[in-house]
Amino acid sequence: MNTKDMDSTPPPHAAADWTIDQNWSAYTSEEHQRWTRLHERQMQILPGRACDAFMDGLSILDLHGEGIPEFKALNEQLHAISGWTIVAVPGLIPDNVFFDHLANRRFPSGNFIRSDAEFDYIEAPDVFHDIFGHVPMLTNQVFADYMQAYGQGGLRAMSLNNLDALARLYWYTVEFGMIASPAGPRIYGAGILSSPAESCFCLESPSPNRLGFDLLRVMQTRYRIDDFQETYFEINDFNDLFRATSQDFAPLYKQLEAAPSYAPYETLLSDTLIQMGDRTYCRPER
Ligand code: HBI
Ligand code: FE
Repeated sequence: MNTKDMDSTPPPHAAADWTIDQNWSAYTSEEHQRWTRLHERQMQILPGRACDAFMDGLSILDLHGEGIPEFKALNEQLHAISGWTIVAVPGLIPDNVFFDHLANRRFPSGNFIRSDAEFDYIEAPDVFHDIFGHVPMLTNQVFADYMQAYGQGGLRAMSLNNLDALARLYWYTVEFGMIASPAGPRIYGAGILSSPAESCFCLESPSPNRLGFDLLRVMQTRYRIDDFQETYFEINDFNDLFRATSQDFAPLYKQLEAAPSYAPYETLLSDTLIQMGDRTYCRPER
């Protein structure tokens, strides 16, 4: 995802902060049914794979399978639980606008739904990825605070010119994060939770590395946007994340200036190895 060179002017139908009306009544019945099919498929896969916080969030919010949720109704529930609201946006939005929404506990969600041709894979975040994948986690207080702190950190990182490091942190936690549990590793990253294939791959394939979470290491690790991840980082609990973002990033960025970046598949002697990937799946970057 490259939003760095994005035009910073919103499209004509959007407000200055890039928000639009969800226009819920405009969804067709095919679109509602597509949500239902995506939802059903994930519900068969996620029990025993997704973390408890996500499964709890799904049921608290009543994110049922009956069509694309109306943000207005969802917001009444979500705001009462964690002070977050969902705002509709046309798709990817510029980094500064995205961070500013998060810093104010507003989660930007695409309002469109993928086409049937893109049923398994889409590049731009659609309403299924954004709502089904991200929003249940926003009912968890610690995670909800982390997301806000991340937005605040993003605004600071922009002024320090260190967006790459922060984008990697988002990628390996909010999008592709895993968490330890007494019953084994579980998923909390929305990029995995909205993908049936990766939900199985990240837990069952011998190919990817699974490493203990380390903030600097994560910020040094490049990632793939075109295929399954080659490395997943596992936290012990959500406080790990909040702690990571509650420190001053300026000295970290100073350290990073002199530090190398790592390829998505690399492992280091200093890593906490949970699974050393055998790389049987790795494909060349497209
Ligand atoms: N916009 N709608 C949307 N969703 C994102 O996840 C998103 C974005 N703009 C910028 C962005 N993400 C990234 O630059 C950050 O994750 C770092
Ligand atoms: Fe996402």
